[in-house]
Amino acid sequence: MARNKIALIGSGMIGGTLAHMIGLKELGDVVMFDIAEGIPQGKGLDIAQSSPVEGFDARVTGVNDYSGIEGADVCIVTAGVPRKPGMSRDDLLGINLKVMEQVGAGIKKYAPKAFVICITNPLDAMVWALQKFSGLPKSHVVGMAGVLDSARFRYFLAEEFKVSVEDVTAFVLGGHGDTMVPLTRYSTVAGIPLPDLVKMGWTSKEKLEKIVQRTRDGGAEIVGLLKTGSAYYAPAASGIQMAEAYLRDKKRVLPCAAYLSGQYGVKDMYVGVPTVIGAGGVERVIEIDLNGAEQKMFDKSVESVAALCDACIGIAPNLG
Ligand code: A3D
Repeated sequence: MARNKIALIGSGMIGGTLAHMIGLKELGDVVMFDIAEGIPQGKGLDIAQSSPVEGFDARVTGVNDYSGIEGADVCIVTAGVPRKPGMSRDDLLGINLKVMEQVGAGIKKYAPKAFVICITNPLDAMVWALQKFSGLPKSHVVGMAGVLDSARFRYFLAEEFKVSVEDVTAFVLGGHGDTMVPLTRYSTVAGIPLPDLVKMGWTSKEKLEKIVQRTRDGGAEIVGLLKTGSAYYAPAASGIQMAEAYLRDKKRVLPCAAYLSGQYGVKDMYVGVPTVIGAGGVERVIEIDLNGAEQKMFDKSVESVAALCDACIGIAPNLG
């Protein structure tokens, strides 16, 4: 059987990390695309030269022409600009929307059967625009944010409880932004929900609230430390988990920015919700019960995503 072909649209910090991880995991051959000449070629060659040492078989090449992504099974999109200190994700909208238009046209022409994972910020609006620009099925265009936000939440909780990260599950819903909704009720240590752990004296409500806030600010904390860009190791690992779920038909239950057509009372928008990802792409959107406070937070998050989509329509009326 031929190897899978994975196209990385954008060969910056996340793109390079993705290519390396795909090699190490032998998920398939990689084509790195970028508008910057030499960057995808140079990174591709560097990563390919690590393959004899690491013992993986994968072609890793770089291109500046969309024809190079022809027939890709998966496209992971990181093209655009990241945040600098003091910037919000939303400040990137104008520049990255134009990038999504080009990327959408490239994927439509050369990889219309691909499963497309968008990572470019502001995530929920960019994945929505990318689906419209590319015209690919909604089940095959999805945004990565929830896996990363949940991973941050899980990591902080594992540190607080001094248990393995493997035993902590967590759900973060809503848009990828300051209004994201970490769901403590549905987050557990080996099946024990967080509110029970508070009752058991493992932590306090106040400490939990601080962890929730640190999760919301997780991206900004790293931008503040790096000063020249945003996080890339954990975002890449999260994108890989979604690609692997699709390529290996794992039917993983993962929080992703998925197209909603009425679920949670939301129509024609991408928002972070629990999904099942398998060979059919986003095979199911799972509708969990939200209590009053959670629903309020979710609605607020949806409102801010809707405002971003409106801003996109203001720039590109054909999206409306
Ligand atoms: P960076 O290292 O700057 O890489 C972006 C790459 O995109 C650069 O190599 C550019 O040359 C390239 N590029 C720019 N315009 C185009 C174009 N029109 N076509 C093709 N390539 C282009 O950034 P990064 O890899 O650190 O981050 C990429 C994106 O991911 C940014 O928008 C970040 O904000 C976003 N991001 C999202 C998350 C989420 O959780 C959703 C997390 C971290 C970063």
